[in-house]
Amino acid sequence: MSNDERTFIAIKPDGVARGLVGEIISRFQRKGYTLVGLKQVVPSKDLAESHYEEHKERPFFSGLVSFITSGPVVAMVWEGKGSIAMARAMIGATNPLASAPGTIRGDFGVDVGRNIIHGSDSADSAKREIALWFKSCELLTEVVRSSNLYV
Ligand code: 3AN
Repeated sequence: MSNDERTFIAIKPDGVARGLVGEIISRFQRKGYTLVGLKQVVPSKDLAESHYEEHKERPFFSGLVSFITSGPVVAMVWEGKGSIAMARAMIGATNPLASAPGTIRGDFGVDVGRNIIHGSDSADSAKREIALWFKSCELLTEVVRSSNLYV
């Protein structure tokens, strides 16, 4: 398993409005992941529709797009061993009421349409989402790790 696996994480407008940005960044840092990209943006409708493309036939699609474009989103790329699956585990189930306490959604959310945070669900999604939200010059190219932290 490679140490430079990258995943895309977005704190949605509800998470930003509720002041959870620091808490969420802190959780990923304490886990041992490295922040290699970070910006705050109000996503355009085009960006939101592309991001949620796989859900375009779902009944909640237009509500989802209008919610995600309603305010600032904190977009991030995190790097580290197993980051894609581990970030999903740290985020919890889609419905916050079904998310275990200790996960981000389990600790902070109650509503499926306002579930605080997004995390890529596979290596292919991570690659696609990172390229959609970030230019390559906005990401760290090389992360130098101390061998005392992990190998
Ligand atoms: P996850 O974010 O856990 O990967 P997906 O990919 O199934 O979940 O859904 C994408 C987003 O669509 C969710 N984060 C949530 O905001 C929204 N969503 C999913 N299911 C529903 C639903 N039944 N009603 C409203 N919004 C939903």
